Amino acid sequence: MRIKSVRVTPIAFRDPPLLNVAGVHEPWALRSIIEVETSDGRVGLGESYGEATTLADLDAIAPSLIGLSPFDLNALTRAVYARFPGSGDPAAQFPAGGDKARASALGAFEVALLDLQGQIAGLRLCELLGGAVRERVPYSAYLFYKFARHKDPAVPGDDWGEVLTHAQMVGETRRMIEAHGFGSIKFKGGVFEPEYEIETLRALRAAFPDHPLRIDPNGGWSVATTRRVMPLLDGLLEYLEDPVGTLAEMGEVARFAGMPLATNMVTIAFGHIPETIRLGAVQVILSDHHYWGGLRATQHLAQICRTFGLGLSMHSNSHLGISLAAMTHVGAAIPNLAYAADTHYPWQVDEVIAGGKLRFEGGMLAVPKGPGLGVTLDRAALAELHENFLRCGIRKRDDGAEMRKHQPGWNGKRPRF
Ligand code: GKR
Ligand code: MG
Repeated sequence: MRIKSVRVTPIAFRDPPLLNVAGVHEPWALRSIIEVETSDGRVGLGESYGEATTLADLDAIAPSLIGLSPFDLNALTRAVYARFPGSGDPAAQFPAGGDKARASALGAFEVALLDLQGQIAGLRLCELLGGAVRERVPYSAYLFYKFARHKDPAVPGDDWGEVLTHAQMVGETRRMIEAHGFGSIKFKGGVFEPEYEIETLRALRAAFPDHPLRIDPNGGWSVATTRRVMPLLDGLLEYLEDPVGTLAEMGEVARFAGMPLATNMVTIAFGHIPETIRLGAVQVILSDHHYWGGLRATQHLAQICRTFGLGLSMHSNSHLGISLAAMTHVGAAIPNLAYAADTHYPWQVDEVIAGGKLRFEGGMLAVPKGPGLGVTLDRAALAELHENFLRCGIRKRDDGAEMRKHQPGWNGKRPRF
C-alpha cells in the first residue's frame, strides 16, 4: 500500500485575547491540517502550525511523499530533509538544533503516517509506540490574564470576560477546574510586574491549596529580577518555567533557584541537550512533538531525560483535537511523563474532528479508541475553518501587533522586567 495523495489545509479558529510576554493573542489562531491518503483510501491525519512559512514547507514536501509506504518513516525523513539542504546533519534521525522548520515538518507528516500505520494494523497509535503505560493522560489548567474582548468590535466576545486581577484569575481557574477537573495549574506570566503575578499565585494557592502551581513568564524576567523575586516563590511552585530567555541565563538562575526549572524555550532540540546538561540549566523539559520532530522523537527525548535524570512533560500552543489526540497517544506511551501536560485546548471553541471536542475527565484525557489516532475529520468543519483562514487575513502570528491596538506604545522588548 502506497501514499496516493497529500493535502495540507490551512485553517483559522477563534482565539480569546489571552495575554503573554509577547503581547496578546489575535482573534484567529492559525493551524494546518494534514491528510495523507493511501491507495486503498485510508486517510492519516496530522495537525501543525499554520503560518505561511510552515505551509510553504509542507506544500513543497507533500509531492515527494507520493508513492512511499506509510511504514517507511526513514523515507519520510529523507523527503523532509531534502527540503532543507544544509540545515543540519542529514544523517541524524531526529533534527539536532537550529533547524526547527525541518523538525516541525517532520513532526507534521510523521503523525499522519503513524495514524495510517495504526489504521492498517488495527492498533491504537500508542500501541505502535510500544504500548500504553497509562490509559489516561493528565493535563493542567492553563491560566492566562486576558482582556475582556478583542480590540476589533466586529469580533464577537468570549464568555470568560476580563481577567486582570487576582480575584478574576481565581474565578477563571475555578471555572477551568470545575469544567475539566484539572489537578495542576499552569499560570502564564510575563504580563505584569513579577511581584503582582506572584500575588496572583498566592491567591491561587489560597483558593486551591492542593493543586501544584507553575508560572511561565516566557523569558520575560532578567536574571537580576528572578534573583529578587526568588524568595517570594519559595515553597509555592512545582517548577518555574522559562523565567529568563537564554540557556546561559537559565544556567545562572539554576545556581540560586530553590525549585526545578522547566523550559520549552531554551532546550528545544536534541543538539541543545549537551549544553543544557553541562550548565545544569534545566530540570524539566517540556517536549512538543510539533517541533521536536514527531512522536518517536518525543519518545527518544523521554529516554534522554531518563538517562540524565531530567523530568519530562509537554508544551502546548493553541491547537485542536488532532494535536491533542497525538499528544495523548505519546503521553500514554512514555513511562517517565512526570507532570500534567500543558494544553490550550479548553480555550478553543472550534473543532475539526468528527464528534466535537474531546472531553477531559478528572483533568485527564482517555486515549482515543483506535485504530491509529482514533479521530477522524469533520469535513464541514474543516471547510468552515479553512474559510476563516481565507477571510481572516492573518498569515503570521503577531501578538505584539495585536497588543499595539490596545496599547500603542507597546514595544515587546525582553526581558520586560
Ligand atoms: O499561547 O500565549 C501563548 C503561550 O505563551 C505560547 O505562545 C507558548 O508557546 O504556551 C507556550 C509556553 O508554554 O511557552
Ligand atoms: Mg512555556
